[in-house]
Amino acid sequence: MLIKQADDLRYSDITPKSLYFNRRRFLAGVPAAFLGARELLSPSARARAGTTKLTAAKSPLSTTGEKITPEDDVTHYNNFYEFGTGKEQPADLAKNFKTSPWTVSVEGDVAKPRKYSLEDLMKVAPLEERVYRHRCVEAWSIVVPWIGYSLSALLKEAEPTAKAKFVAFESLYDPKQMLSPFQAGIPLPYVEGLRLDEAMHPLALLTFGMYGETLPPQDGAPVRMVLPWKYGFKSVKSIVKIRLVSGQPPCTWNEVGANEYGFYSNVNPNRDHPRWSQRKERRLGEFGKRDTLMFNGYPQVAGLYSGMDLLRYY
Ligand SMILES: Nc1nc2c(c(=O)[nH]1)N[C@H]1C(S)=C(S)[C@@H](COP(=O)(O)O)O[C@H]1N2
Ligand SMILES: [Mo]
Repeated sequence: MLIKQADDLRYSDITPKSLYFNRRRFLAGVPAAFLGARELLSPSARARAGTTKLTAAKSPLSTTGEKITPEDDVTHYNNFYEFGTGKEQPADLAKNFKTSPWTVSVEGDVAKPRKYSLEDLMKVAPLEERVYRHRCVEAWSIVVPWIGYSLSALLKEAEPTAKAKFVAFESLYDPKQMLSPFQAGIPLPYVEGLRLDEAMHPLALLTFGMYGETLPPQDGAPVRMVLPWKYGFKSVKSIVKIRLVSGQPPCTWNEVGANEYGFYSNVNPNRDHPRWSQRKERRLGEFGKRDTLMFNGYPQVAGLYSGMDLLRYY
């Protein structure tokens, strides 16, 4: 993100995607005999390789009245720098990512620290399907049926002590399976953080699946956060550690460029990124732009920030 110029951003955001669409349109007119096996798979079969079925009751916290972004777009246009800095790289470079066995440690200022196997972690609360808008700081957005439960259920189980004021998240960093920090262009492991009250908000989703299946590697398998009112980079992928702490934890993009990526990073059309406007966004799979909404259209979080100058605490 940091390495890009504004023109570059527009170029990489729109051009590869339109080429990609053109390529699909082009392929539609090519006789099957000329295509490889990969092209013959339907888009969803391609996206679902390696995932398993995961069903959940629909949540009342879902965004309604919006078209769900095609799964093939969501799973082939990703930011996951451990698996490449290009948007179409993670789908390819993460495809053999080993996500089992997997352990998540909940620790720090809690009465009940615990190391969870993924299986146990998935049982902490009933899984729900939640349709959320999700907006990247780079001005593209998606609408996805995620599957998970409110992070608050896990935090309550851990019993934060009076000292706990923030939650620090850490992604897996396995140099054998992932790029080096030099190649990725950011320090690794990827780390993120929230204020405890933000983390406790019911919208903050600990996420295990999407589109009725477990998460594919490129979208943060086997467990990630989804924070629909914040820019996408806050939604940390492939989590191995959740630590309750007393001070504001370091966050990867904030460390890389504090004037560009704030600790809060709430979606805010009134606060431009230093190198581009945040007023509009492009929904993957659509042409043209739509207006970006304050808190990405989730006004129910506004109370978390009452009295704060959101241009200063961006
Ligand atoms: N570990 C890790 N988590 C990450 C990232 C990353 O590079 N590494 N990228 C972030 C960014 S910038 C975005 S926009 C979202 C993208 O999620 P998606 O690929 O599922 O759409 O993941 C976020 N979580
Ligand atoms: Mo992002």
